[in-house]
Amino acid sequence: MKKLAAEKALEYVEDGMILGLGTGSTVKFAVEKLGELVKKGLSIKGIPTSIRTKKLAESLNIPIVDINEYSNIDLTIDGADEVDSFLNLIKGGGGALTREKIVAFHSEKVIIIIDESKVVKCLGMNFPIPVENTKYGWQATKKALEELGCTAELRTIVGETYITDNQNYIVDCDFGRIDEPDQLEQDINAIPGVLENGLFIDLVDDVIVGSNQGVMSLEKTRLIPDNKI
Ligand code: A5P
Repeated sequence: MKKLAAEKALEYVEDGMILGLGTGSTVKFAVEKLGELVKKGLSIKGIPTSIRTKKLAESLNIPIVDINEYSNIDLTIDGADEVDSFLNLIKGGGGALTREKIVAFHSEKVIIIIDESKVVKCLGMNFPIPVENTKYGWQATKKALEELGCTAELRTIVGETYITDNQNYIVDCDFGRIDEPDQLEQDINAIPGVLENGLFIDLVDDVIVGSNQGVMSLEKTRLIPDNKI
């Protein structure tokens, strides 16, 4: 399902584009396909959202450029952990949320690729919000996050504290169902020590969903079959 969505998204790629390359297992399929297209002569420049994606793209000979030199990104293809009916997202399961949000913000068009398990009625129902914090004062920051009404947990990976590509910590914040994600995004980012959070509000143009029925485009509040996109 992830591969189906990834391949559909590649149909939007045109010669000469500056492409934002997201992070995660779904995007991996898209980057691999992009590598095949580059090998066949497609000329694009990629801006990766993580060290992981950068290494993958480089291994496939996809040209990589710096966002500081190319901040007019034509198209970004990225994954998500949850997508609601307004095409707002929770992202950051892979820890790359800050770079992902910077790249999405500077993109003309953002396409999200997911399998159908990621579609939710309301954000927060299945996935906590990842929040990237400075190491300095992280416990105080975590307390301030909890005061917003969540259960917060420092992210660890095989028993070690998880460190982001920006050398920070992640605290995963479970708010349960989120009724006002736009307000919550601002409230979280207003806490000193918070670098960024995984709520992506009004940043997305299209969501492509791989499902058992094939590829669907998630338009605000309804699914459209592939042959009608
Ligand atoms: C990476 O930080 C995330 O935002 C990913 O885009 C998200 O977790 C989706 O990952 P998968 O495609 O692996 O499900």
